[in-house]
Amino acid sequence: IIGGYMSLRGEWPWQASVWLRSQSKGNHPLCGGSLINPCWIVTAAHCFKRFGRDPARYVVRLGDYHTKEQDDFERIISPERIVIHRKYHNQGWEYDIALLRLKGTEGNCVAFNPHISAVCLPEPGNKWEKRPPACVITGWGITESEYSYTLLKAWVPILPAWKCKKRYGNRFTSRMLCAGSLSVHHRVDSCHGDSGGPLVCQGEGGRWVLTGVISWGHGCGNPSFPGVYTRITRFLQWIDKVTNKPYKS
Ligand code: 4AZ
Repeated sequence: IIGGYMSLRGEWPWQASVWLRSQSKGNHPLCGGSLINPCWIVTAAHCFKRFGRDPARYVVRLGDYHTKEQDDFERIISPERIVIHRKYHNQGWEYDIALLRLKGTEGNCVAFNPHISAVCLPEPGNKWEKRPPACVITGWGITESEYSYTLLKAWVPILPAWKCKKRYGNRFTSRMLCAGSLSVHHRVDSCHGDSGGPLVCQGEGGRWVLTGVISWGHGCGNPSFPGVYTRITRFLQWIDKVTNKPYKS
């Protein structure tokens, strides 16, 4: 996160991180994610580009704050299944969304606690773009200097689609949002290591709603190229279908 601030412990209780398992080098963090119910994490499809789709290669952390310290409410859980959107291609930017199913019996994968709970999904037909709210991105990714050990947050405005198109051309589609500051004096952005993590916006009654998945961009904190996010409202049916379908392994 560029231009961010330290979060408070438990401030973003849906924040997950996806780690690569490694016996020799120790596990290390790859991506963010968002808990949407006790068994499912939303993340980015491109997180599995490098090391593949075998769930046994990854672990998920929930309730984490400082990656080098053991936090009281932190849980480390193995994913049981990785579902990547079938229209996602390793060469592309589109459909950058994946679902991780956590191990556990139906509906009982992770117990919620003061630092672990699910984020709301938007109502179908919700159009933030009409009245773009200020939203928040969170993650342990690259900052102005290095990866962060503590969970960082930053406020980012969602930009109108025409501004994103103007910067990115046809690479920017209706299944994406772009967000960030276009000012050189106030650089805020997501960056490498944050991807898969949440862009949340405060809806009615102050509820935080998962609005985007941190996906891509041309560099980080460049005012000419705001960060690009997978637009959750376009994937509500897909999420519903995948998470409610009975599964046979
Ligand atoms: C990345 O490499 C990445 N500034 C994530 C977000 C952005 C750029 C790159 C947006 O995962």
